[in-house]
Amino acid sequence: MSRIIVASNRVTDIDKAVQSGGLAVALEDALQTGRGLWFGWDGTTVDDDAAAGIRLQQYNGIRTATVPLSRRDYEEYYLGFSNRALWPTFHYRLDLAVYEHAFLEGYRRVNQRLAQSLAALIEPDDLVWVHDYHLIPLGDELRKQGVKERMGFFLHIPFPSPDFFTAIPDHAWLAETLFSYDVVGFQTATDASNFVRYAVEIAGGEALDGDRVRAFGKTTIARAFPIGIDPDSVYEMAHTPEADAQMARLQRRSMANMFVLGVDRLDYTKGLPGRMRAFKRLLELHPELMKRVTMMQISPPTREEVEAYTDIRQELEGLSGSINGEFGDFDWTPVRYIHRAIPRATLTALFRASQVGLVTPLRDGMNLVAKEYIASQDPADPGVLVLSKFAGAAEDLVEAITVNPYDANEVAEALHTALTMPTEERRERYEALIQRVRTNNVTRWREAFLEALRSAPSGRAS
Ligand code: ADQ
Repeated sequence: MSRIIVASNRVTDIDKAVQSGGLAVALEDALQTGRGLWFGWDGTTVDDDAAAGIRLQQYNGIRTATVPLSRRDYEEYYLGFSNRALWPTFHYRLDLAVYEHAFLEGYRRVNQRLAQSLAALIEPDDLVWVHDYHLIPLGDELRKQGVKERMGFFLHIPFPSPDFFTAIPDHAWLAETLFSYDVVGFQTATDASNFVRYAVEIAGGEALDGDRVRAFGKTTIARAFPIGIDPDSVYEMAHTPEADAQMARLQRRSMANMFVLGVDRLDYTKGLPGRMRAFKRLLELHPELMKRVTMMQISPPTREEVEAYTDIRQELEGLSGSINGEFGDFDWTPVRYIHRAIPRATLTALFRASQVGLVTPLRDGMNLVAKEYIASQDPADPGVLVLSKFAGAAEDLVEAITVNPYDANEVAEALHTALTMPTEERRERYEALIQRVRTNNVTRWREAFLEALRSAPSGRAS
């Protein structure tokens, strides 16, 4: 059986990473059973490039190979091109995108250097699986290093329509590098078709059968592989005696008996100010809900060195303060805003305790919180998912209440519908949704991608 080599921007401490979810959980089995290797940045920065050696370690049967970044690489490749240029552009926020020549150069340089380190670790017949927007050109750089093995790429965030993608300076170079992979995976059919549209309309290529697309003289497979979760482990975590105790504590300490819950990294793509405005609108339109419902928003900080992230933090603190000032009372706080990460077990207990899961990103590759919310519910008395139509998850989770996150009135009315929905309808929607979350689970995602890669026509995209 081939070894699997995973490359992602960040390789986290496996023990912690498995506890906190994310890619580590998704890939753990494949890396263990396939005698794999996980390669990437170790999360540290060093002053001197020359000191940046590769470090091999092993945890729980998973081998990792990590490198630090120099401070300059961190600023240009990570904070710069990845998070100030690609992240906003791919999420349709050209107003926040910063395209500096030095960022692009840093991005190329780091991908080239990572490829040099990784190439030496690749053995014949390995399958190489590269993840996310930080590493788009890694495969092309590996090909330049002579790697002929099968290589696949999965994009965790949206792939924008050509109008947006072409705003990136040197977009043709970036797009062409994707054709060095044998398989390019996207979260949704819309993302895959945006990529094909770019190839056909902008690069003058053609769409072929079997999801193949040809451009720049090369052919690759472009297909949607919607990412999922492990619903059984989420359900178990939400139904432990500790989770029961946490739910009881929440209900005892709060005057409100209904909760609307939002859980997202503090990111401008997640639609958090709009979500708070919609909750305010709910209280204006339906004053009978005062003192009966509380909105909890749990948002750990991320990327605090990027300005747009400090702005959103201030905006949210202002909004929650003003809603609480205007509507709150000595015995009721309408909005509880928590600005830190909390343990996964507590999160799942809160998902289960909340009548509504409010997931309203302005754009999101998939959104795993939507799936975790469904998986945590009590089947006899499930809560309702209110989901933005701009989350990748909306392509599949069609029994959620789907909303336009830009329309505060629509979201407020959806909240009202959710909070007053009869048990029978809640159960019907839940049954359909949990079936989808179970079917499109993380194992299926991983196996479908790896199967497509194993059966791709050739090791080297041609
Ligand atoms: P993210 O943008 O990080 O991921 P998401 O898919 O929702 O978004 O995953 C976030 C994860 O972090 C969830 O597992 C959630 O439970 C956890 N989390 C969030 N807030 C937390 C808190 N306060 N404390 C602890 N844990 C918290 C990117 C893309 C998504 C895509 C995923 C996976 O942006 O669109 O779904 O990758 O491909």
